[in-house]
Amino acid sequence: MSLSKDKYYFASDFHFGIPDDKTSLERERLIIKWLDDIKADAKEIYILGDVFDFWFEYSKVVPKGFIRILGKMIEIIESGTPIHLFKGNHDLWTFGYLEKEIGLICHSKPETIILNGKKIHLAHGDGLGPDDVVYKILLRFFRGPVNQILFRWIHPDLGVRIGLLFSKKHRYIKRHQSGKDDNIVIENELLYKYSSSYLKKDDSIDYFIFGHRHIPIDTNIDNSRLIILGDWMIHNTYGVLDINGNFQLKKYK
Ligand SMILES: [Mn+2]
Repeated sequence: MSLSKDKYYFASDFHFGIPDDKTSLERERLIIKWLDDIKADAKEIYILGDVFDFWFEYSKVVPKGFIRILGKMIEIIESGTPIHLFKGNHDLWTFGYLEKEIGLICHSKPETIILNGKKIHLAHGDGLGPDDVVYKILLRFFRGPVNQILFRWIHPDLGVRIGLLFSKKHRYIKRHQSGKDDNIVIENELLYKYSSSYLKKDDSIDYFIFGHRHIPIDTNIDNSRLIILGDWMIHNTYGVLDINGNFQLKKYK
């Protein structure tokens, strides 16, 4: 019996490249296994950012590594299942390679789409919400076209090293181990505040789905639902939307 391709899958925050090559490769193989498991009934796959811990494309050079996952994505895309990437704060420096060479459909801004009858607001989740002022300024600096051109003229071996410095390795794992993530107050979360104020303009959103926070969250907010996908460094969580519009946040093995 062949499966009908009517499900939408969501995942985020793979952070390939950290904390070291060996661990990153194990994670890459696990995510490939997940993709192999879901590809038969996936209509589309949405990756909500931070695939790489640091990605910067030069005009003729791309970062070493990640070849297995990129190959797997090509296989899935060319078999007819689109893969979307909402750029995260760690992989916003893509200048066409992921679209042209791999075939990903890249999104730079939050978007509202209808899938299986549900109105869904999707974003990576960085820089959303009321308080993130310093971060927003920093992001504007790194997104500036002049700064991007200047950065491109730094030798790649040095440029990638600088990029990884900014990515603050291990901080997710440390925060998780410290127990801080276990005691969050949902109403204080920036993505909760963002969704809550968004609903005041448009209360027809069924699901808000984000990455970025590295904590799996599935909670009601007014008549809507806020889902934060977790990550694949600690939680190995993903979302699935079935033909009837039911959404589930799941843990992979
Ligand atoms: Mn992230």
